[in-house]
Amino acid sequence: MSLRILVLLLGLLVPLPSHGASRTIGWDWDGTNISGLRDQPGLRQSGRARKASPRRATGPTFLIQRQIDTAPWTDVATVPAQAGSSAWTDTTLPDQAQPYTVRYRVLARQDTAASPPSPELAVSVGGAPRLPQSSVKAIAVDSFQTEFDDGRKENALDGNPMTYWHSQWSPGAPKPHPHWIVLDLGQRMTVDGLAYLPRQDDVNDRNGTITRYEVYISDDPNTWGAAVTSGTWAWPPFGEQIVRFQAVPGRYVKLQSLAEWKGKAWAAAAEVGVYAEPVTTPPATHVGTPRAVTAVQTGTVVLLTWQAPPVVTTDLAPSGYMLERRAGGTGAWGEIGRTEALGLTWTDKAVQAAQTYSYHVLAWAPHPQTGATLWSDPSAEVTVIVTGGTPGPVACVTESFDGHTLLVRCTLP
Ligand SMILES: [Ca+2]
Repeated sequence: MSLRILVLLLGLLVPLPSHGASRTIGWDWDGTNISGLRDQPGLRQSGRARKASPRRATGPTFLIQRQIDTAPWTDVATVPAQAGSSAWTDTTLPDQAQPYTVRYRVLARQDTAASPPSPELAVSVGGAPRLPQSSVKAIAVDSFQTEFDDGRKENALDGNPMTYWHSQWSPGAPKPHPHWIVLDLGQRMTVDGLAYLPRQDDVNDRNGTITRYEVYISDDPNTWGAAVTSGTWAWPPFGEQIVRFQAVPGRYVKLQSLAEWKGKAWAAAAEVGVYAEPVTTPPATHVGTPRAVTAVQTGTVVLLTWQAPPVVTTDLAPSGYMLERRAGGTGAWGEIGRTEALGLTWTDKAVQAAQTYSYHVLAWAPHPQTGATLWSDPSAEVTVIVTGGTPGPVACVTESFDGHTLLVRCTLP
């Protein structure tokens, strides 16, 4: 066997990497109806799916249909049907930068007969992950109903599709739209999506199903500004609706209802979900400017001292300093030396009598990702006139260091 053939055979044994996102869905079949269509992250199908085909199958099969955003429904796979639970992994989802919504439905077929399609399952692909319902709290609603009903706001986040928040409808005339529910994410997050599940218990009326909505994001649950997105939800079917939008930072999310699907005065939600992730702050790439530069001249020696930049979380800590000097107060700046991060003094012995010198100090630090040197702005400039004479020794003693500022006391002759 030649090496080329061996490599080719090995290549066939290795599964091809799937492109883009994948999603596994599960469902149950009792031989007549398909129910319980669900998103099953982490699970992979056990069987092998065939491409959907009009060919007649010999046994019962499941036909899986898919809709991406508002594109038409298409047949995506046919798998052998079995009673009980089944799962199938969609490995042909498009890889695109913007989040999108995929809807699935499954039906069982035998020869030319087909079962009714399952209820639809909507999943969102890409963008921030969906927060667990238990990590979000409903903290305020415009109104709620608890007499003759269990319409508490907490019911919209309990993970149970059969419980719901319902705006007040009794006693007296129901309060009109807008209705709203405010969610607290517990911390500031980047929010880019919201899910709304209408009532699943009230299959005849679907009372309170929101058809015109607005979404608000804020750091203050009492101040909202403009809506981050708004639109219309079309019903039926009464599955979950997902809206994605440009990511907005904030801790509080408000879903506001402007109209109910049958024009009634109330609003309800079986569940409200949020797509969000912790706010990421880019690493600092700024170096603070050295402070309190002094220049003391004696004889033909100039002693420079300075302080480290203020400690600011958005600034990098200096790795060292560079001293620059110019003669006459107007010439070009030239480097005269460098110190380490703890070296906050410099003695300039290369000066001439009867000359004026200006000094400033720059701090530097490596870029946290590229390692390139980042420079601070120059410090304020200090100027000395060298009078000449014989310099005596300059003695410097470290007095203290608090982890940031080194205090050095220098004694001039
Ligand atoms: Ca609920």
